[in-house]
Amino acid sequence: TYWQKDVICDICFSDKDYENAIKYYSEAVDLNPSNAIYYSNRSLAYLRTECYGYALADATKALEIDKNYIKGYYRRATSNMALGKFKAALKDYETVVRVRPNDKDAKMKYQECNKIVKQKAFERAIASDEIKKSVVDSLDIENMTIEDDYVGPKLEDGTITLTFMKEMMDWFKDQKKLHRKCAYQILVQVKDVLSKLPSLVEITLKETEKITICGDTHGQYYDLLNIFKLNGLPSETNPYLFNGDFVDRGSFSLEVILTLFGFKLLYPENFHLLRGNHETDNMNQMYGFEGEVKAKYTAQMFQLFSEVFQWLPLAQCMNNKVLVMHGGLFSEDGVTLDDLRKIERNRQPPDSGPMCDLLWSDPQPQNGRSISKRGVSCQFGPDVTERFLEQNKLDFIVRSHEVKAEGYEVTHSGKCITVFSAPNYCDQMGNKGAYIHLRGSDLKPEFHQFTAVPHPNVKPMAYANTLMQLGMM
Ligand SMILES: [Mn+2]
Repeated sequence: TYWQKDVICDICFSDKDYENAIKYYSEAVDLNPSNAIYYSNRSLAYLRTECYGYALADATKALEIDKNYIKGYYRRATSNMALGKFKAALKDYETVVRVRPNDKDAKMKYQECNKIVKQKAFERAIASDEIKKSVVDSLDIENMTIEDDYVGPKLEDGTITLTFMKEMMDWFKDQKKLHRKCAYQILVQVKDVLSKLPSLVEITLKETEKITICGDTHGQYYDLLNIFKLNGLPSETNPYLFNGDFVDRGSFSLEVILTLFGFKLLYPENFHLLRGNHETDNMNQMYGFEGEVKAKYTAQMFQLFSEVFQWLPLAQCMNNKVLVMHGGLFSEDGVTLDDLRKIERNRQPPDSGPMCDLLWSDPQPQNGRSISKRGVSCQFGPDVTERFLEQNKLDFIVRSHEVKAEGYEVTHSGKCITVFSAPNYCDQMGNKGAYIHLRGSDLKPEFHQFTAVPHPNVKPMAYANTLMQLGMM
């Protein structure tokens, strides 16, 4: 009966078992398709599992059934916020405020959302006014002084050294702040290095060489340190590729990204970074990175991060056989490696097309393509992967972007591999993390799993927009 389903689902929510909650609510929806509450509750479970497209559809369905169902408006607004559709979200908060003029919480959410809509409009106005100047031009880093009482790591004559990297990682581990001058030095230098790379990076692994591919790290700094402890520090003979989503959600995103940028500067040829869908303004505004940089430094520094992110390459090919990207393959057949080389990436990703797909798409078990559960890009089946690999003479793809219980997953008959390196994602998913070894001799993926390590008592999403914080949805 329905009440039993509700009890089961409530248990799932309290255990953070969203997958099961989705399963049970789906059964409830099948039994009683005219109950708005079931759609609304499943919508929340989809929100928590980042399936914003499905969450939006369910909230919309709930409102179709009952247009006075207030929670439905909240769910739909949150889905739209997560998708960066702030104006649509504002309309729903407006409705709630109109129906419940004395609801303080509704009013607060309306005002918060309204603030973002106005800010976006302002940003668009100045963007069309003049060609956007780089923050770098307005900085005078040379003349920034480091106070005498600062005893943390400093670059040596403006250069990153291994000693600096080790000191910085220890400094961060103790939750101390790098001097802003050093942070700016890293950012300016890494922008220069990244901007000289092509959108598709192509490398060759020699017979004796091995590279480690890591997936999402999402601000989980202590787990990143654990990867280096298990697999060795990056070096010229221990190359790494980090496959995007370095920031957001985890509350140590600055520590993660400055460490990764530092290693990029120290070993530009042997340490690789690709852009994820979270190295973008819309995501950073909602999921914590912008808030974190503003809390620890300034809004101006966030602007510079945004400029640097735009120069992160979008894909990397190894020995002309293995292609790595954050999200996955494309909404249309026929995309070639040459098309990827030609992408003008110095921008916020568009809503569709190859650049959007590289950052956002997901594989699916069935053939063909489907609408994305996320509401952005698409889902692609094994036949799509097969055709793409054949046309481009590749063996398989490695992508990240989705949390997996074992830290990795092999699908599409071994042709599509997912790797995710944020164990116990958001302190609640209970998943393992993994990284992949790929050797030049055989290009056979070798999987290594690891579990989460403790971190200081700062919760994930601590710096996220209040409308996205758990419990606020
Ligand atoms: Mn992602």
